[in-house]
Amino acid sequence: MTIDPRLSADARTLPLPENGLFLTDVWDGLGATPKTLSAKYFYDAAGSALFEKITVLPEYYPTRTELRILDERGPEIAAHLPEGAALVEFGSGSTVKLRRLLRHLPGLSAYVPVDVSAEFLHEQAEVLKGDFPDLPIEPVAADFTRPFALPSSLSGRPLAGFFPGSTIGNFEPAEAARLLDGFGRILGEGATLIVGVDLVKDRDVLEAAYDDAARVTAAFNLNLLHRINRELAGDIDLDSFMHRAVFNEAESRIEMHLVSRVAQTVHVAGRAFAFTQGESIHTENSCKYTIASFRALAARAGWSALDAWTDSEGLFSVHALRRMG
Ligand code: AVJ
Repeated sequence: MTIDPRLSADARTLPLPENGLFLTDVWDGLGATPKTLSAKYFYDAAGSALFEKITVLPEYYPTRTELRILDERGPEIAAHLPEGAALVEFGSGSTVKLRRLLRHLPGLSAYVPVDVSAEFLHEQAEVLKGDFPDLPIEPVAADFTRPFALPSSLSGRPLAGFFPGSTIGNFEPAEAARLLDGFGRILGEGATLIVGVDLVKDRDVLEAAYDDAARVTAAFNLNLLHRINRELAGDIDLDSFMHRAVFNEAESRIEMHLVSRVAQTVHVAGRAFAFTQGESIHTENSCKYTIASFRALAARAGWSALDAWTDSEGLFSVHALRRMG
């Protein structure tokens, strides 16, 4: 595709395919009814820094709760991974959660972080090598939502997958099942999958976690508009949109929206998009499960339940699954 000449100089210095995709996704999303933007675009440098702040907010229970489960249940989780297994992490992010698990997995034969960002992958691998010098690390630069090949050096080894953080919640159930089935095709029959899944709970607790008093989540959501302005020559007035987080009980998901306070027309790379007052851009779904509803989803995707662990308040869950033949 060709890049619109009205893009900012900053935008045109970005790698063309990536930037071109962002532009077409934004044009498509703002042109749709209802308007949407993909949550995957939250994580530029500013968005990633804001997400790090979210993970330590008093209202945002998922990160600290999952870490506690991995700490306390590490030995039980480890018991489901065969000796000599290679551990494949889908979307490796920071290594904080992995480190908690690694302490309990002395018999691991390799760690295989998978991430779209090759640069980030290699940085993280270097840091990890310093702390776990005996663990072979075999990074794979790939988009985990698409099929990809594991390094041939792993052939014949038992495989396990790790997908923490309730990232699975960003996918609608049908997509989530496709993703889990894809992991199964990559890991193969008999593989173990350790996956972190946020649980359904009181609306007040859920909504506070996505609309915190310090307004960090609001800033995280609004940063998407800032990013559009900066990278795609947008003219969106950030003050004319407000952050909204609601629990959609029927769909069992937290939805994040950016709601236009006024009737207005905004422009992105020369294209105009009209908003009525109160019209929203749906920016994220964060699906919530019960232990049973997640097991049912996993079963549809070819995984049987081995075990599941929660914290004492039942806020978050970690599942161990086995790939069926
Ligand atoms: C990274 C997708 C797990 O859904 O809780 C946090 C993202 N959005 N606050 C989540 C997020 C707003 C987060 N995930």
